[in-house]
Amino acid sequence: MGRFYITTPIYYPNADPHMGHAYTTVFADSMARYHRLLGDETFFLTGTDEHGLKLQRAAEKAGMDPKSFVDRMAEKFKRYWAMLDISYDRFIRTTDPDHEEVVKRAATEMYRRGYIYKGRYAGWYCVSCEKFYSEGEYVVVEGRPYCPIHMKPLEWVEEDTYYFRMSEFQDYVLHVLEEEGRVYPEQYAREVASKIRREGLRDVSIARPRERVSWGVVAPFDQDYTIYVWFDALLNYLTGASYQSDPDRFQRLWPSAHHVIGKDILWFHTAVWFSMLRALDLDPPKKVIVHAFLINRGLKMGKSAGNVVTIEYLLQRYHGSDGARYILMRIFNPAKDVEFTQDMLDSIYNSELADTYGNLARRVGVLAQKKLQGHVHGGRLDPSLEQSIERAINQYIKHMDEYRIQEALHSVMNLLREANAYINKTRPWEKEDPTRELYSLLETLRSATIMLSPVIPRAAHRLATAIGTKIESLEDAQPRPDRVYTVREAPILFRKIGRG
Ligand code: ME8
Ligand code: MG
Repeated sequence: MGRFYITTPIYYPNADPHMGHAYTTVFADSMARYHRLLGDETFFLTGTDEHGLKLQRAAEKAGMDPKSFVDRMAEKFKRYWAMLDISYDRFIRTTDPDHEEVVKRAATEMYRRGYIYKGRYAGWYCVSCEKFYSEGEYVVVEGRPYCPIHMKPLEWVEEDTYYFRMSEFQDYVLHVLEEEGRVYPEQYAREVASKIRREGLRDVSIARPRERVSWGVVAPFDQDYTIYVWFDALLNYLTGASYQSDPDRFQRLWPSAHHVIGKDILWFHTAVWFSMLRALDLDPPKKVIVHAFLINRGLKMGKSAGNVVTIEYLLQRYHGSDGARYILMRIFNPAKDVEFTQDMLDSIYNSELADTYGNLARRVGVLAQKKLQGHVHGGRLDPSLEQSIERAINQYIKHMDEYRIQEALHSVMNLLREANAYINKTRPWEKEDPTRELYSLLETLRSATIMLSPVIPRAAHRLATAIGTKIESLEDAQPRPDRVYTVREAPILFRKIGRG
């Protein structure tokens, strides 16, 4: 039995999550569900990044104290993830006491080892990113430095601080990036490595004076300072794996850690995170899985750009979580930004979920009931369909194991398209005893349903129940001659959506 530890970024709960956050979270959830189907010991972590200036200001704006504000927002996040059927094992908050403890211990340890020293900082800061920008990284608009991601003016910061000696880890980080294959897709590893080769790895500020930023973990090495929010946030991945609180569990989980992130936070999850882990004598995560941006009306979808598509909208338009989830995974693209349109999403839903899958399920169900009173016993499958099932499973596993969910779905859809052609060609409704045809079709549907279940868990469960089976493991997707189906219902899984 394998192990699989998967995480999403912990999102800033300054506002509700939107389609961009759902994109990452549904992907991580689908991967977690896939690994549970394989029988792996799976742990799926998501949560909220609650400290720092951005949240301090959001709370002020809402007229609330920061803790009450993040308490309310964390509950909201959980409700959204419930609506999208996100099966996380823990929802971590950086205000959780066990996490604050990990941050203090890690900071103490690094300080003790001489990796943290006092200094002075002067530079430009983006509060939306919670990040310092150096010259060449920011864009200049009318003579003023702007954040290239949020297109907002940067703030000038000049203060005493503590630095983390990241420069010590330059050779190490380059080695991990260039030799160890820990970043997927590889293009992102090359991108970070070439930036380091160009500019060097510089020490980073990891504390802010308490009078400037009061909302955060108090630095254990100096009570007048607050630990920098990114240093705090990255450590959540260790807290989730019981770093220090349960060493056995940590030893088991950490070597299988997979971090799913958007490319906006690539630097933190590679250069900074790999250095921090090394300073603690820990291995880097097994994989950092990076995806590009969802683009709406030409810009990265986000609150600052004002082009957010809400999760409510997706759920409503695509008739619940499965429709929304499927669409997100069908357009999922690690390597390239995705500019989508409503027509594009509608047509994926209609042609793949409603027609290719839903309509086939309905037809097969109706025929089994009409022609065979719902009892379809096993026998030899149509050999070409049997082969197609086997091929689809092999392709599906290969793609899923390599994080290519879009291609995995494509393989399943191809199988379902063949099944549709088969039913049209063999015309089981005209046959006296269409047992062989319907059995072959039910085997195909069952197999496709198991493979789709990580992405559309509700519909998959509904169909499995309707045809009298259960979704328990990926092994059960293999075609066999000796099953017996009791078709109780012919559900309409996905209602088509009209125009407008
Ligand atoms: O960065 N396209 O939180 P955040 C694709 N708290 N993905 C998108 C997206 C878009 N248009 N918009 C958002 C933070 N995302 C930190 C993380 S982790 C230790 C700390 C997704 O609320 C994507 O996963 O700004 C991106 O990386 C993340 O939301 C940023 O979320
Ligand atoms: Mg952001």
